[in-house]
Amino acid sequence: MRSYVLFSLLMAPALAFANNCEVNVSAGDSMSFNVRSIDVPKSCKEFTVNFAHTGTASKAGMGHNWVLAKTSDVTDVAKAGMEAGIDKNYLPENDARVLAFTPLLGGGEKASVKFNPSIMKDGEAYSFFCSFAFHSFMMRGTVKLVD
Ligand SMILES: [Cu+2]
Repeated sequence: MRSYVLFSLLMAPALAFANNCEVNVSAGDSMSFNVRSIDVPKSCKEFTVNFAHTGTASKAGMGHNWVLAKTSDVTDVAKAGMEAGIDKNYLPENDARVLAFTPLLGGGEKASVKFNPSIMKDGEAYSFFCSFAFHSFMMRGTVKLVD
């Protein structure tokens, strides 16, 4: 098992383009993600988002995270996150509206989050965003469930 995990980690970059159950997302020292939309195939048992903060800013200065929610919940979740504060990753704790998330990252840090596409429903609109205070106005994109 251990060697399999190691193998997966070593091979992950090479397979990035072949594996559609995984996406690499990054953000630097500005309020923008490198992608605007993410397709999540229904056939994936698990979908992985590898998120990297490629800048040098501190977590408190220009931290970022990757959060999945229904588009209709983004504004309220971002507001609740701002109230929760940086120690809580700018996210309300144990909140069912937060479907998946990475911790808040500072420059040079990376984190991955996995979720089962079955948490997404056909016909519902989903978004990803950064919940750092005031970032969600600029830092957001769409997440689509696809065949
Ligand atoms: Cu951000």
